[in-house]
Amino acid sequence: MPEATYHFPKGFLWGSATAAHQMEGQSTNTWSDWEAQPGRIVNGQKAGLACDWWGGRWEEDFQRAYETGQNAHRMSIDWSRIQPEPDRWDDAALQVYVKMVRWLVDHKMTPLVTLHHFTDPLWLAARGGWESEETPALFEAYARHILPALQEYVNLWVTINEPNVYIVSGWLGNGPFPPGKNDMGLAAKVTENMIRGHARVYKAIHELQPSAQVGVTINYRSIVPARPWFLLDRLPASVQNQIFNKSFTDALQNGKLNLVLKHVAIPEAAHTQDFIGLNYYSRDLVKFDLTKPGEMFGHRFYPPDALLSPTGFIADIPEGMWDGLKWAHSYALPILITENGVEDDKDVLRPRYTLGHLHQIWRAANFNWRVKGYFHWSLVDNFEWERGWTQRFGLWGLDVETQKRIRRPSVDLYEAICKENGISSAVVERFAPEIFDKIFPPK
Ligand code: IFM
Repeated sequence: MPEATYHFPKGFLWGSATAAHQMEGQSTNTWSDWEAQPGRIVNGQKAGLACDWWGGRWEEDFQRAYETGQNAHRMSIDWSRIQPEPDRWDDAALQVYVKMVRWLVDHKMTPLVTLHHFTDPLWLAARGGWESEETPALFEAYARHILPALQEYVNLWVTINEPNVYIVSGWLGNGPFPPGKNDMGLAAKVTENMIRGHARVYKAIHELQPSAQVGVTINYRSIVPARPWFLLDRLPASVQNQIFNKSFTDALQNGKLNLVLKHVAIPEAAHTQDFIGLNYYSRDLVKFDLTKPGEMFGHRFYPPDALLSPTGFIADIPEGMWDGLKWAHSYALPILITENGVEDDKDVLRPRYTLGHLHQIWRAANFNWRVKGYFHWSLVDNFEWERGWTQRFGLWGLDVETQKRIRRPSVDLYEAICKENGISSAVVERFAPEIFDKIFPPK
């Protein structure tokens, strides 16, 4: 059996990713409002106390990450806490976030802070939210308010998390996110406003903190025609790929929003990203289907032979991570894997999933592509949006009733990887022997 270690570049960031609403609890924002509406969340579940970070448990979870070798952490700020009303700023709430990032820096963990992760203040939604042309300027005002307090500690900023998911889930097909609309025109308007909001905040951050690195994260789906030889499968796959994966970051590169049926020039957005934030979970096959006009006549499904997560939400296809890396590399910018992980309560698939995906990332780093870090989703089980508590993404499990954390075997796996800054054959043999030959092919 070969014995070797695949090392990652020196200074590689190893962390986990979290988001305010999913972790903090006691929130008042568009999602707490959505959760209160009947039928919105599976089994009527609510974030409630979530992981009780607003009650202070962030510190024990950060300690867990620190003790197990993580040298970075991705977290987000809930706009509705900082600006609970249009003309009121809550500086005590801001100080909580300052305390969190200071803790990370004191423990030599690099913080990466996201300004918008799916939730909006209720007053903003009442004024039209991201459908409104005034929101980009309001988003800038929020960023300008927090920057002076956080910039001493934070150099890596994500303005908006997964705008592609936020828009598709909120504005297409009466989707699972607020406002649950079905309106392509509004979806395009929201996209445009988010790009404008990002561009404003990018410029504001650079004005206040010239050394900052600012980007967005995209939930990249590897979208592959089911029958590559068949034009009618290839067409919807390529349209979906353009709209879902490429349109947002292309606009931040060249100032042109290309939604296939609609093109908008947003010149102020050109050259407003310093890195690409890649969130990758899975790959879809696409087959031509006349009954799916809303999906550009492409029906998406998992390869029938794929290994699925316990609720069937994710197919374990590490090769799709490679597609995502190729996409990210095409921008010639540094790449951060800002999310990757799998819902797996029993931790059966997670070790294999994590190793398989990290192997692809190592391949890219080995080609000297500028991959700078990896943030596993997530540190602790947390509130999984419309799927509530039915999906468990944490390295640590959570008993929601008692707030007890349950250490899963993947903690040991991830600790070994972080501490070694690499994937050793011994670790693969111990945690995922079933893919040993794939990662370390026999001579
Ligand atoms: O939990 C989410 C996160 O908020 C955004 N990216 C995908 C994760 C898993 O579904």
